[in-house]
Amino acid sequence: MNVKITHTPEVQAFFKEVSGLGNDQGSPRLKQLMFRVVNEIAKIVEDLDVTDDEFWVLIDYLNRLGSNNEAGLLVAGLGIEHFLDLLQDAKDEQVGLVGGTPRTIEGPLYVAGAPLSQGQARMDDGSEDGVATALFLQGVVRDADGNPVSGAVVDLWHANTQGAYSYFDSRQSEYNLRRRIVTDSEGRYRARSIVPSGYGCNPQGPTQECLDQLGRHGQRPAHIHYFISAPGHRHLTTQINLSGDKYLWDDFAYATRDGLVGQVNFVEGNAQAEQLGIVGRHAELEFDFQLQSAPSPEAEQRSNRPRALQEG
Ligand code: MBD
Ligand code: FE
Repeated sequence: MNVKITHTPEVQAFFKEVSGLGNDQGSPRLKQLMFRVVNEIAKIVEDLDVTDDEFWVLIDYLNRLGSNNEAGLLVAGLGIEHFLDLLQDAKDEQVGLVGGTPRTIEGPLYVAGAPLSQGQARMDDGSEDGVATALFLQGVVRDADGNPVSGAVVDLWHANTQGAYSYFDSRQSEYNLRRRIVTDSEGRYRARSIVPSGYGCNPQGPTQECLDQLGRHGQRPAHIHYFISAPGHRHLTTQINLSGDKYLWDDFAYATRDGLVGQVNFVEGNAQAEQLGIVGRHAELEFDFQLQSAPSPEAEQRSNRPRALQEG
């Protein structure tokens, strides 16, 4: 028996009361959002006949999700973070704000305050020497007209050969595989790093628990995240997803997009060079970015999403 009461005046008045719409304190915006949230939950419960057991299992799940710091991970895995990109793309298109390198999701693993250097940086701490393949990464940041942008800040981060990110993985050194590089007079950034592996959700965590019930995996292809910013240009949040990865177009977070696939070229070393301590077999990746002009000063900045900020 499917009984519906959400729409009744009594229940609507009750939801207005719980959302604070009957008082003049607090935040009008949060009241507006909460009234809608409470209504949508009520509608889902009555429309889909959600049982008591289903409801309280969900509440317990949310507690576990939060206590494991996986809310941002689940949002990525459910494609909601990608949806936000699609929505912003559609808004941009409506006002003719198009062109340049596509945006894609930030994900939950950025840490602010990485070491800043001019033109180039070594990103890895050497702890995977002999295990990892050295990666020589470079590219040019261009403006909307295709001219190089010098002085742009390229803030990039990626996983190690285990698919793990420093800060979140306590075994790694501070800011390992995280750097901010200011582009040189030719608009170029250069990094020496290591070829990352793809990320996989913790198989014991609440996000994977949900994905299991959806019949889905929790894997991402190997990728490198970028924030790029420069005065007068629109902030860009994007990623390079690496060609050849099994999960390139089967990403649990749906971040791979046309125009964001990076071609990694493996270069065989020669023994003579290796003997001289020069890097042997290594990889090269060249990837240029094009920024849009900033439609407003605020557009030069990244969002105010709460992020980890390591002291030091
Ligand atoms: C990642 O490395 C990532 O980029 C995203 C979007 C989600 C989980 C891990
Ligand atoms: Fe990532």
